[in-house]
Amino acid sequence: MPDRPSSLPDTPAADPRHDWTLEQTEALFALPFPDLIHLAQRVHRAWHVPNTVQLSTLLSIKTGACPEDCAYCPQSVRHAAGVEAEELMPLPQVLERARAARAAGATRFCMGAAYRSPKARDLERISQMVSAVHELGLETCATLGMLSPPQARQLKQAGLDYYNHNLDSSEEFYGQIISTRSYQDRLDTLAAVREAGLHVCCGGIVGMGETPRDRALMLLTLANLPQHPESVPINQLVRVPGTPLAEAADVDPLDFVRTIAVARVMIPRAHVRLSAGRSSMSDELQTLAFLAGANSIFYGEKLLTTGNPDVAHDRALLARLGMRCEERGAAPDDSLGGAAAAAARGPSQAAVHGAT
Ligand code: SAM
Ligand code: DTB
Ligand code: SF4
Repeated sequence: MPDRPSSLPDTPAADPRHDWTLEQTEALFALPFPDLIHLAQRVHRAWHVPNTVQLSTLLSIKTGACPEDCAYCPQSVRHAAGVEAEELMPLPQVLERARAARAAGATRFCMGAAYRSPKARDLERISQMVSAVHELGLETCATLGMLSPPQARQLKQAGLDYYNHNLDSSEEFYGQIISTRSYQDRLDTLAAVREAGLHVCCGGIVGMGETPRDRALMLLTLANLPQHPESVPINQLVRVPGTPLAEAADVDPLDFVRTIAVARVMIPRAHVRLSAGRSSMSDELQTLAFLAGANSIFYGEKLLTTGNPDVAHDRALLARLGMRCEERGAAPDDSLGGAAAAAARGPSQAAVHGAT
């Protein structure tokens, strides 16, 4: 057996750490695959109810014509990806889609807008959407680009539960992907979101030509934030013709799974979302991602502008795996965590946690 790097955790940590080093992060990535999955499973079962998956449905409420230059994104006005621009969607239409998502079994409704940052008039209308979706009994999430602290507070007041704003990659690689806003801008928005008392949804994309070190650095930045994100979406790049990354190289599927597993280990309380890219993944690869600790998916035939597996297929996959959909409200602060989770699940789980 190869020597185990001494810096690695033997067992799940008792409390989430915020002092990871790059060496430790890279050592996790370098573990033999079965060891990494085993560790991720142990962490997962110490902090989460196993065999459950949280379902979030996305809706693009304002599509295309975005002034930003994100190289991966079909909605940038600078790329000829053939996305038809659409104005901010009227409230009744948003509500119709939210009701349909709820009827299909989603517990969270995420509204995405192709903005650099929302204008006051738009934010007012979006706040009304958030309140109305909240009234339906769904968890609410929005992703609207950069937010100032007062904008984040306005959304919180309207009933927003989560704000999605991704780091996308490492700070070093970021400059090769986006030039119209900085990594620091992203961190500032995340701080404003946190300060407003919103749950943070923050992750990134695998498959843009980044190195394994970039993936490690991105997870390191997330894991060393003063407070961990409650939700960590790991997207596989959707290569959209017309975008600069249309011809990006394939990602080794096992490296994608490794990224999920390392996120699970380093950010143990978070829901790790197996996000964009599932349409091109086999059921078996998605199963590996669940084994690696993914416990959330985007659910519904469309992401923002690109496809996603259909609902019937996802339900059949979960049924084949004997997995259940998570109830609404099993959010990080309400869910079982650490020792409590271990105790609630009986002696064998308690033993795993107790060994920490
Ligand atoms: N405009 C807002 C922003 O950029 O924050 C919100 C919408 S934007 C589409 C949300 C996230 O979707 C991006 O940060 C990126 O991580 C992800 N995304 C966009 N295009 C993608 C693609 N082609 N493949 C995978 N993920 C993608
Ligand atoms: C996230 O991390 N992934 C979602 C969501 N946050 C907003 C978006 C994926 C978009 C994929 C490309 C598209 O459909 O336009
Ligand atoms: Fe605009 Fe967001 Fe797409 Fe970047 S990722 S081009 S900010 S919609």
